[in-house]
Amino acid sequence: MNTKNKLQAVLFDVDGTLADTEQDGHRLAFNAAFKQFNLDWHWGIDLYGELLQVTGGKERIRYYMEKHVPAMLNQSNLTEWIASLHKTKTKYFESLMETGSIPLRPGVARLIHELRQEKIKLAIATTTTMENVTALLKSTLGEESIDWFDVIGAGDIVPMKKPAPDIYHWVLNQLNLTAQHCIAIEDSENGLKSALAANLPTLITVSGYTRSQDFSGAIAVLSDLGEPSQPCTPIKGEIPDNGWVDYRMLNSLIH
Ligand code: XBP
Ligand code: MG
Repeated sequence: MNTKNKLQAVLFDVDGTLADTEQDGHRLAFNAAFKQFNLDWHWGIDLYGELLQVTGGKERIRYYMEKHVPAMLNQSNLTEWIASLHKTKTKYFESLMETGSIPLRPGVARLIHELRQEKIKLAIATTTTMENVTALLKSTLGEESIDWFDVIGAGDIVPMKKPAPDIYHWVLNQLNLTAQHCIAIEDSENGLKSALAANLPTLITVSGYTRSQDFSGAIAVLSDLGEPSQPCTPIKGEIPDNGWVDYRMLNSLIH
């Protein structure tokens, strides 16, 4: 078969794309960690939405401190202190995932299963930690699902987080594929910028915090990936003809 113009890999973002993890996942885990560290910080729903412009938990904590508690920046071991606060947050996030309270978004499991059947490579490109990716996959698709992904690029594996293209470059490099044979699925403007800067055709499924962001350059903007029983709502760009995103649609998008 001629594989030249064929889809070869799908690169998934995690937070907001595989599952709506921010408001009732990461945010709660940050707040629980603050409590454990005896900090009187509380990240409410709206404030967290503003803080999300900074990707990466450690970077987000530092940004919050600069804006709201600058005096605390003077401690000598600041980087280590932020890292240990973030480590505690990760533990809380992992235990939250174990409760199974955050499901995958519509169409995610269906599409992953279909792509596996079609022997399309699966990869992850995320700013969150490997621990969190593992915890989410385990609680939603089962322990063995981690091995379904040919490459998982997560967290501090690259120096610059999204919107920089580094994580997508790293994943493409590990896959040994060129961007035009792949598709990225993202939910945020920062994620889209990162994928586009790595030349990846990108499909957006908007999430709780990202609905009103600028998705210029995306090949399609959809409410979600859709299910046969629950078609998605197209917002901009290409429209899946049967109401849900499947292998056939993704393959046609890269031509
Ligand atoms: C989203 C992020 C992450 C999470 C928190 O990542 O920016 O920082 O909000 O996770 P993506 P950490 O959409 O790329 O998956 O605290 O582990 O960074
Ligand atoms: Mg995201």
